[in-house]
Amino acid sequence: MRILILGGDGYLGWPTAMRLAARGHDVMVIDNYLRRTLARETSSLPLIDTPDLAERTAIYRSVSGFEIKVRIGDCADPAVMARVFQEFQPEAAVHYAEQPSAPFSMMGFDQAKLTLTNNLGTTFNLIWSVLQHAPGCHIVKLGTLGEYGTPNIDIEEGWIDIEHRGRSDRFLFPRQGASLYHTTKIMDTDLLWFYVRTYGLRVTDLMQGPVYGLDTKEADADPRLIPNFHYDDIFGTVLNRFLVQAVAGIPLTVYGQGGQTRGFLNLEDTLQCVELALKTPAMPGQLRVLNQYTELFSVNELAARVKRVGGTMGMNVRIAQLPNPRKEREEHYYNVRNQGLIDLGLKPHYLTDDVLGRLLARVFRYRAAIDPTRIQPRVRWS
Ligand code: USQ
Repeated sequence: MRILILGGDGYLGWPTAMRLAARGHDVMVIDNYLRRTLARETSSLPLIDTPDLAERTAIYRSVSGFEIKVRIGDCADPAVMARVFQEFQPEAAVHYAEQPSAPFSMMGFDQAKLTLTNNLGTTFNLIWSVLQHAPGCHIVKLGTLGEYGTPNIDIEEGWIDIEHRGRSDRFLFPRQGASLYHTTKIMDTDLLWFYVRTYGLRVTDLMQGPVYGLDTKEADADPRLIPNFHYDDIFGTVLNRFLVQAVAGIPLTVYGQGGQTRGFLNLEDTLQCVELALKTPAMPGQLRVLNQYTELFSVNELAARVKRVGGTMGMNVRIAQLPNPRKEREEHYYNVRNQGLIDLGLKPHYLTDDVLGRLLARVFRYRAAIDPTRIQPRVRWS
């Protein structure tokens, strides 16, 4: 399959590109290094400096023999996107090209505007490039479980049947993001749904929870192929941050009561899920929504596990309860259906003590690179 990956330099985009190339697909990545730029501007550099796409793909080719085509360009620019589509004629497009950080989107007007225009702009351009240059192309869009928020009812996979005054119909599940970033993902879904039902696009929207880990089969072949791994307060996700904090002897930064529960998954499972979605594409005129996580944990549960496993490895892990910089429920009901990807064949990699121990050991190798000034939260929601 010819597969275009938008945002192919990112934490998820780069390992996805390597995996799909290793499966024999014809893969092209496009990225404008926005996340690298924003990370520099906000003093949020990753744990390990990663080579740019030209270098990464050359290293990957030399160790594996697999080719990944690279285009450097801004997916929010319609001319750039149209050119890439005309040239490559993708049969599937995996869309990661968004500003991915909730805290960044809440920093102020400029960051909010960038998040809104970039995220909606890339999705809109993708839709039109498919309509005009590659009809039939399956869009696999990375959404987020955060689109649903934390309602006091079970969360379905995208759709809900509602009975009202004796009549019933099917609607997108109610959504209420807890940051502007999450809200842009909701708007993406609405935009896609409009074009699906009006023009018959085929779209899979993957509602993903926070991802952890830095190992994949392909990345492990050479240390320079590692995904970019953030542990700062803006681009780092909670478990990756806790791993680094444990290794650095910094008390784990639990925000508020710590009862916030999310659906987590290993980086390896993100790759599996995207591959499964590509293998069995959505039908024309179908917006298929799949909830993408393997295990539910509260922040407190994660912190306690990191403390316990770190302790068995000789680390003195402490837990701090910080005033919550975000506006979110800290104790809530959370039951999210995720049967769709299991039915497609997902074999989860669970967060066992052994897996957690290996993650801690892996981060420990890079302990000299940890900058303790990148840990405490700098962005308050209000
Ligand atoms: N949290 C802490 N301490 C920390 C960092 C986070 O207690 O040091 C808490 C947050 O308050 C939140 C939870 O952990 O309740 C998850 O935070 P996160 O930073 O790991 O995740 P989030 O900001 O929601 O965003 C991340 C990714 C985003 C993806 C989303 C999935 O950055 O791209 O869409 O996870 S989800 O959380 O399900 O919406």
